[in-house]
Amino acid sequence: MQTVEGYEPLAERLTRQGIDLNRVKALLKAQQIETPSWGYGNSGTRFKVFAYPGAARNIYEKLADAAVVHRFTGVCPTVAIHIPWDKVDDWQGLCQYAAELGVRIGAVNPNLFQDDEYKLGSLCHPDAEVRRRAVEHVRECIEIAQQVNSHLISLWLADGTNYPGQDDFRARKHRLQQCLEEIYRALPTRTRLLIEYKFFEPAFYHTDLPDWGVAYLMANRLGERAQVLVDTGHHPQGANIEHIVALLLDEGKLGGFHFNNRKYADDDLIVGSINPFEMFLIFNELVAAAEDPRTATCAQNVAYMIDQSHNIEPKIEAMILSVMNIQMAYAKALIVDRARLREAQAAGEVLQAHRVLQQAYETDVRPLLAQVRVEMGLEPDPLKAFRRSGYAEKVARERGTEAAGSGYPGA
Ligand code: PSV
Ligand code: MN
Repeated sequence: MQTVEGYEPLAERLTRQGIDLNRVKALLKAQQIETPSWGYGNSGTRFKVFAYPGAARNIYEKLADAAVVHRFTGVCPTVAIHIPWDKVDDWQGLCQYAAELGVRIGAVNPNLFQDDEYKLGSLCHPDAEVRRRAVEHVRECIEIAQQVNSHLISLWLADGTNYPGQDDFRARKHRLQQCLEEIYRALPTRTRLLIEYKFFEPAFYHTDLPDWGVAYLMANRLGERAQVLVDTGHHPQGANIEHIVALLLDEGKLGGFHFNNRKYADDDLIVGSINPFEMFLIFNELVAAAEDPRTATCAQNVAYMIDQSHNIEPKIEAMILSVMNIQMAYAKALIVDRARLREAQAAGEVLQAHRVLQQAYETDVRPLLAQVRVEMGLEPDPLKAFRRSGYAEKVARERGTEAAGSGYPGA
């Protein structure tokens, strides 16, 4: 087979380093990244939502756009949905439509933050009746997941308080535990509950699931099929996310990711656009855990999902670029010389160990990824291929520019 430009010298160099390139390529081909339905619609900040020409207006158009991302990247066969934003009457029909496009429905995300009654919380709300309805909504999502043949529920709560004294921390914790137990009992046997944490926003004094520790505590109490979801934008500045990832993997509790990048808060920028080194270090932990028999099962079941909103950029291109950045981080992590790393670590060679990581990170893996794509029957550069396809212009003509009103796609 003909190879892409730059691949041969890179392959030679990596092979000389003892890297099994066939294995690396097989892993890159097998990686799957889920894209979110809400990343294809208009979105914005509380200041303004800028309408994008051709942005998807409903779940059918979102699936069509996601299918295009899959067509050009080859690694995005599933699409996360958010309920009620993506709710339809005919789930079978939606599944069939998705299948015709070559994609499937992935994680089902309940929405426990947009009803008026959630002002004081959902699963932690002081009023038992509001909590009951919140649990009911998650049960509805579990049923939807069954209908669309999905085995993942991603649960994020906006619950928290804005002022000291507003509510009782421990009482809220107990309410949360009770509701989560009810939800867990309603899960079908193959379905996992991924608990997502976030340290602030929309609550500004405390959130009830602020960090991985509390999410882990809840997941641990529930049982094996409850795990933690790490959204990369949900930590205080300076948090060592790769360390969190390693700890959760070691405890068998890392369930999935919401990838995005940020400079300041939960900015939902394109993953890898601000801090690609951090992404590489996260993948370094995932690859190391996948190669360790003790943690391999957990690592292999991690759900890679993107959670971004694209405010001013073209949405499909943003998604393709995000996928390419994730692949880049993964490829670099796969070529880390692990034997040499372990040696240096054992010998206390601080900078040698660091250099091993740096060497992988500084390697230009673009020819390797291009080669992988060509071997998968794809164009070597998905972004260029997408631009050439004329799809963006076609949907802009057909769908027009919708008047965009509020910050969230389903609002
Ligand atoms: C909250 O900020 C969050 O990360 C959750 O995953 C939500 O479901 C999603 O964003 C909504 O955009
Ligand atoms: Mn998220």
